[in-house]
Amino acid sequence: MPVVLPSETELYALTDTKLSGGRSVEEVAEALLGAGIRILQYREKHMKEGGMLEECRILRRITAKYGACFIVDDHVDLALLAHADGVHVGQEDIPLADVRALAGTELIIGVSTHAPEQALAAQAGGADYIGVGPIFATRTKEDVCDPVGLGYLDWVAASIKIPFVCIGGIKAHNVREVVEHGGRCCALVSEFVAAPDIREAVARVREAMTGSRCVMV
Ligand code: TZP
Ligand code: MG
Repeated sequence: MPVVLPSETELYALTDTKLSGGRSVEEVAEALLGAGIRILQYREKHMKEGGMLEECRILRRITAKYGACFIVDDHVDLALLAHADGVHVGQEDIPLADVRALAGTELIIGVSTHAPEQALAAQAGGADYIGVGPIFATRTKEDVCDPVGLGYLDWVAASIKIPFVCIGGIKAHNVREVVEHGGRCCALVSEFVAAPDIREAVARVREAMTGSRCVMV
């Protein structure tokens, strides 16, 4: 499935079962996609690979049903086996060139970046998009670096030619600030998956992001 990250504003959601209040990853994915999320990343840090593969296959089926893009965090092998659309790697994961050697053109590859030199290297190395963050402080990610702030986003918006996804501490109350600094695609974890009503949370963030009410029915 060819995937193009948006020029209009777009929301990108990541799973995290530990924050999901006892709901299964499948239930959370259904709620996110039913609320109109078009890009879903499977990110479960505390599971064995066999269980992760089973869940990735389930999420592949659900995302395909909704026509949504499915990305797997860290694990290029799981992404290929589950026929995901893409894989997302961090600075300390398998390097971009090696992920590309395994995935060829079968997967889009996203790379997390926290500084200009990392963004330039990912762009030159053929990443399909970069992650930009953490924009704000977050407790969702273990071993997270200090927030890079909106200054790094300003630099990316002015300097980087490939799509980018803003992440880290983004909530309904600050998403507009991200958009005003050039962010078009925003990735959220806790604001969505920890919400008692995920549909309402997505609608609230979308409204704050775009300034217009749009509820999926
Ligand atoms: N990468 C940088 S920050 C982050 C990841 C995966 C976690 C963002 O979570 P939240 O709950 O939206 O702050
Ligand atoms: Mg990762």
